[in-house]
Amino acid sequence: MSNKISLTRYLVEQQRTHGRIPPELRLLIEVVARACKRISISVNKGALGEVLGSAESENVQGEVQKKLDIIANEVLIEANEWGGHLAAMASEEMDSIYVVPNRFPQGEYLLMFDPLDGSSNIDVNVSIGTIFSVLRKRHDDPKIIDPVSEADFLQPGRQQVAAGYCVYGPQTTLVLTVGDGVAMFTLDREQGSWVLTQDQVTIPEDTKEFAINMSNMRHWDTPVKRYIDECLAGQEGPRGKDFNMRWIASMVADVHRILTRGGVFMYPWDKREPNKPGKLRLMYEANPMGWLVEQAGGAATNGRERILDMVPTQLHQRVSVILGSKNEVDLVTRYHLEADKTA
Ligand code: P6P
Repeated sequence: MSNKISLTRYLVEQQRTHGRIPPELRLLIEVVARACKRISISVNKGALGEVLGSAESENVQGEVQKKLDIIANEVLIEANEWGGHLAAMASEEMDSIYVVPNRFPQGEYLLMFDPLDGSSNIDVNVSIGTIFSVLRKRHDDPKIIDPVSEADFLQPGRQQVAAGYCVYGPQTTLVLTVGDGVAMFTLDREQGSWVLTQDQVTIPEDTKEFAINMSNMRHWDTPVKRYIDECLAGQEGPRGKDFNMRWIASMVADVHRILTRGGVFMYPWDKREPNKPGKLRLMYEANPMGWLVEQAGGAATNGRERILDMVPTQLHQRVSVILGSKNEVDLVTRYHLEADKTA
């Protein structure tokens, strides 16, 4: 028997030996992984597949949608309608939740996704990705009634039962957690199968690499400016070491680098839109990425509190994100709390 561990074998072992995931969740994850394979084929076609460019439409965020945004969203919806494990879905590309119609098999789970994150990179051939998060339907609140409503989704990130992303880059890699660490699966295109290429992924607690969009510096709050200034001061500064900067402007790619070699990713609040807590979305970007990072030994806060403890009030709410190597995230968070004390 091949010593290669497939996604199915990994999930069956998580189900049987660790008793961590029920069969329905295992099958749901496999449906999502198959959808990511299909998205990867469309992404890889690029100009040859006539899938590049804008679709002349806007999503709920008011952002112009790329053709591939819509294709990826449709692939995930269609795959999961027949999957039989979902009660409802929510997507960055859809205004409201999609309750699985009665004509399809119903399930216990809620799936949220950003079908294609980093869309601005599609036309310039830079890595993009699909981010997903799975919750269980709520039964803890009598006010929550069937059929499923948006209120079912408004659970803190610590309630997730599965989370992951698929990065469409030089390799197509699925990165997943079901609460037993982080595993990475690389797509074997000849076989069309996901092969376990790394298990128990660990983020170093310290780093010399930060990721932030420096062009927004003049808009940052003082704690973020203090942290970045100290990084830029290098060996001669208070940190006593030189730092490197990376910014791919594709969260999936930046987080994948951090899971692979450490670092800190920051998309903080800034004064361009003072009434918005940040640019990134809590439910289908910050929560899944935050859980993955924590499962790999890192940390994820909004600058003041753990992202996974935040109780959502809106499906598409935004959040400030500081995540990655634990000691760096703790330092940025400390700077925010010190600034609050003197405010
Ligand atoms: P900016 C992509 O649009 C995204 O949502 C994240 O993937 C990425 O980290 C961020 O926005 C990039 O934002 O302002 O640098 O283009």
